[in-house]
Amino acid sequence: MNKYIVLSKEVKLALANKQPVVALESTIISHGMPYPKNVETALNVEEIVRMHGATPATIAIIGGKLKVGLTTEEIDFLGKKGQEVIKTSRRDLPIVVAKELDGATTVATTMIIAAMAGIKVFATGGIGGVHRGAQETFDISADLLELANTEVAVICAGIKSILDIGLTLEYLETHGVTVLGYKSDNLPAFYLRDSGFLVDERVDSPKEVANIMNAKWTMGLKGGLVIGNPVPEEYEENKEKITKAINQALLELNESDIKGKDSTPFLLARVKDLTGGESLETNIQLVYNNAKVAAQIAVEYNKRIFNSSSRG
Ligand code: PSU
Ligand code: MN
Repeated sequence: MNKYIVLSKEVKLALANKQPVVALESTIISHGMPYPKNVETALNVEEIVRMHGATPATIAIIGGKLKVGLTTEEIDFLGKKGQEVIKTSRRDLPIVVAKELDGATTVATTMIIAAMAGIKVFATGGIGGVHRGAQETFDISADLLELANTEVAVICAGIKSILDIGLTLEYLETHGVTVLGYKSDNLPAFYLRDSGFLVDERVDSPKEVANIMNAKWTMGLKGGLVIGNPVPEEYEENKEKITKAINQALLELNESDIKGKDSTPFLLARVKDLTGGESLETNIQLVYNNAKVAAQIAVEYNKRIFNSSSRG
């Protein structure tokens, strides 16, 4: 581990005792949800991970340190500061660290730091992808290249249709990223359980996922996996309503000067406002569901690596 990494006591102990750990990102806290729901959600997510036998490691950069496991105060700080905190992807990481700034980690950066700490399982809401119109803008999230290169399994609710889901899957295929559907034949579309796009393989248990992770990395294949976990039926959004909100948000984006790293936070916030906060509840519930499945996968994967049982 490098000198910038700081493990929380809880995470340090878990890793030392070869217990399962689940990484959690922080851009979802600062840029993905409004205060105070973001803080409440982040703390609940940690509790859900613990309830399912793993240790949570929320990752962020505080004063230039790569923090793996945050205190309640640090989570509250990120939640309150919101978009003032630097959304830190791979290219931003050296700057934020050298200047000792505060940064929220995207999926890409959370994967990087999790891998540095030796954590293989990561739960989030949705990943970045190929933006609509990327043929013109070249806007492809760094999350995808990270998935191509870094050995972490990402449990998410798929990809929001603010993105081009088909092109995102093509890109992942090109880069050899394994895409699984958790109890689903198709990739979920975040608010909706079904994007209409097939995954590479359906998996029906945490064991199956752990076996595939283990096979991939035992063979020395680089890169990560995407496990698409559909939002529970009772929290799924209405398709027409969400499609309308997304189209409206995309229209507003095209008419504005917003581009680059500000595009995704803008779209997330507009979709939330346009659906009158309903999408926020869906968002929260799908993250909870991902945290649970991620903890179960971490427990199973850990057995294959260390041949030991779960925490507690
Ligand atoms: N998609 C979501 N919610 C999020 C994000 C994406 O549904 O919070 C955040 C994640 O942190 C992700 C980042 O890694 O946005 C991707 O940003 P970009 O498209 O600029 O790479
Ligand atoms: Mn982008």
